[in-house]
Amino acid sequence: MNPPVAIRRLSTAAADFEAAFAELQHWSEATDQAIEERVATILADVAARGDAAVLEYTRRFDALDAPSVAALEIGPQALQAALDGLPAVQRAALESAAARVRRYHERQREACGRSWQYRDEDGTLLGQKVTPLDRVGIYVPGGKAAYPSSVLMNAIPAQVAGVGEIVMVVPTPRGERNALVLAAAAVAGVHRAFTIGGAQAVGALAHGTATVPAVDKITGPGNAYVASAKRRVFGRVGIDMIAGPSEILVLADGSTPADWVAMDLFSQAEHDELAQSILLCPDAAYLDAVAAAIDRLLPMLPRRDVIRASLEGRGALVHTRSMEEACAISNRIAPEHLEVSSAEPQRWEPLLRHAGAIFLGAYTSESLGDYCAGPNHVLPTSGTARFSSPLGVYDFQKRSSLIEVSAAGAATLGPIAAELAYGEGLQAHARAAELRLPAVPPARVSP
Ligand code: HSO
Ligand code: ZN
Repeated sequence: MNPPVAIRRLSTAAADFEAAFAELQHWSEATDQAIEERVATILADVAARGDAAVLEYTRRFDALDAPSVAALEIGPQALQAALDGLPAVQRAALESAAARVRRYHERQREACGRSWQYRDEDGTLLGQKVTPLDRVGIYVPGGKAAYPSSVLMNAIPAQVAGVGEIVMVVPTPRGERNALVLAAAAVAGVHRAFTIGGAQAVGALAHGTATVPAVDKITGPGNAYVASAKRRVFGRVGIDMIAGPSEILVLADGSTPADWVAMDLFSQAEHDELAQSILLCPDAAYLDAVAAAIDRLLPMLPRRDVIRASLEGRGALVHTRSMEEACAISNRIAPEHLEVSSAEPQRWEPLLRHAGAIFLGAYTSESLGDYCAGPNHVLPTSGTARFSSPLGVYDFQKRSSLIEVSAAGAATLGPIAAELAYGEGLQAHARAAELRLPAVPPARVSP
């Protein structure tokens, strides 16, 4: 009835390892031309016709008919009512998770959100001033990918950063609202929420309409239409990342119960058929034990079909020569989530450089990080952890340089600037510096 899961088995000692590894890392992110064209049309229409276009697309794509966009706004009382209506245990879990996520991000703000300045010996002041964004939009997907935890992970860092207004959009087909999403918005400090989605919501946030305010940055996951729309409005507004399917890589030394590791591999696989779960381990018998656990545990899970498709399509159990080699391979993959399921995680952690989040030790299941440990669960995917970071307070802040040159400083800097300006053929630049010197030299002839 339940055939064994045909998950790839690789060995770094095998002659064909590099080819098999390359295949494992390959996935096509082909952009669909038809989607691109439809999104371009929707964005142009929303930019031109505002609310009327948003209403029409919401009617057409979400079967949600409203007399005005204002009627699609969920007021603060309705958000609070959703929170008040939750079962007590669910509310308590949501609030504990939010408090932990908030505390973590407050630490982050302390560590990297501070303005700073210093003075040169001649009195010139130099510095960097950190300010929050005025207004941000948070896109929350509807349907099967509606994650209240993602509302917390997007809105709380924005709130902690001090963003003036947080506007949430959430597609709400047929007007069926997700109470937990609305409750999460209340807990996370969302100021305004609209039951609109898709490219039309992204367009409304980017351009502003009579009802939906224009924002400075849009964050949050979405389907192919939303991803395409975010790419297209980038430049007019900031965006976070364009996330690919979820990934987990487990480095195991064989000391964690095999069932725990199997379930951790499932926990990412259950997100999506295209999600990727990989186990690296130097102990072949342990890999067999995890494979057996996979076959035994999978039939009990409601999302077993998605998990099987993910494991068979993109998963792998990899036998390495050593933990050191496993760490090196992990760095090549730069996974979104990296579990170090080892009795000595602190020994391996220094060897690990590229990962969105690193979960240390047998007790640290990735799922705890998804909900409530504290760090953000919006993480770089598809190898982008080589150059990017988790969503954080810093994504909702920007920096301005500060310069206040003293009279003595102008005398020191003027000749340097003027020399370089004449070299660039920019005489006005040069004279602006020279006019501030105690003895103004004659203007040089520009080349
Ligand atoms: N693992 C997902 C986040 C998530 N998991 C939400 C459960 N709910 C991407 O990091
Ligand atoms: Zn998850």
